[in-house]
Amino acid sequence: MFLKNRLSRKSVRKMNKFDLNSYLSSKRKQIDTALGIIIDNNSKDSTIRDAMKHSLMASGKRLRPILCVAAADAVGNHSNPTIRTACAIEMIHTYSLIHDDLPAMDNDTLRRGQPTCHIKFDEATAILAGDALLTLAFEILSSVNAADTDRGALNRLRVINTIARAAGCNGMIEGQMQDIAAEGKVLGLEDLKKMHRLKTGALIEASVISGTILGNGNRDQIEKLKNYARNIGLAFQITDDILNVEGDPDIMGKDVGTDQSRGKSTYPSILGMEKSKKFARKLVNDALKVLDYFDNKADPLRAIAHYIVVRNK
Ligand code: GRG
Repeated sequence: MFLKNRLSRKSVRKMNKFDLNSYLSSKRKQIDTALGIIIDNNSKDSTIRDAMKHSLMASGKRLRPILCVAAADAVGNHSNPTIRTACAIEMIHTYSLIHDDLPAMDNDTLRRGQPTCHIKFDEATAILAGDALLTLAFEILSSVNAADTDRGALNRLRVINTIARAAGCNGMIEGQMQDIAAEGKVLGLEDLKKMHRLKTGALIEASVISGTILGNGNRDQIEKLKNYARNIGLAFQITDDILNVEGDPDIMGKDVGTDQSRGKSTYPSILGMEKSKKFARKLVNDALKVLDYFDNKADPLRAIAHYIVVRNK
């Protein structure tokens, strides 16, 4: 798409041999398998389980869990707690999508290429499926592991705190409130950035930080990767706004043109399309610069930064 050949040459050279497509598809498979097992082992056969699985097991990109695993790999080696944490983050993300699609919020009928949860089931079931995914995520994150060392347990506590803060009233939920309040108003660029850092950026940042903690990253590595995540989080949202104008609904599995019809301020509506694309490229280049500090174990993070702005879904 619009960013090809326009990103930092140094970073492109550094990861020339990295095959992102195989990486993403193998990680998606691993995460999908783990998600299926987690749901089946932790809920009984019921309508609520069907509703949770309807939204969770649909074809999401699995960006946040993959970032969590890739961050752990960049600083050390990932392990079973990392996959379980990655799955918990995907459950929280899916809950936010189910609730965001409700008639009281965006009132969307299509998500991940299929009917939204409240259309397939009903509104009450969709609310409860979202609640159940959020709660199950924290059950998984906090479950005691017999193999836990003191350091492992402390790290997991830090991860739970990181994710709770990102998802809650000072993170994603506050971002969603600001988004709702801004409908029909024209926001300034700084307010738009602030809102998206909470609504979309906070969980992306928490995914990267959680992986870094679980990979036993040091303070310096956590700070650097937080900076990386902040840049790609905003680039992700700008691309989302661009795809809402230029994307193909069949590829994206959701409706496009919705931001304009809902009177939402977006990067294209404030900056114009070309400046928005340029801004996204700059953010990705800034993220890649941070990664110069890391060796080739960070290649997946480098490739994902590129992917975030060249994606078509
Ligand atoms: C309802 C608590 C609550 C929060 C909602 C995340 C969110 C806040 C709303 C989603 C609406 C939206 C379109 C946000 C823009 C960016 C975004 C999060 C897109 C969806 O994430 P993707 O593209 O989706 O990673 P998949 O389906 O691939 O996982």
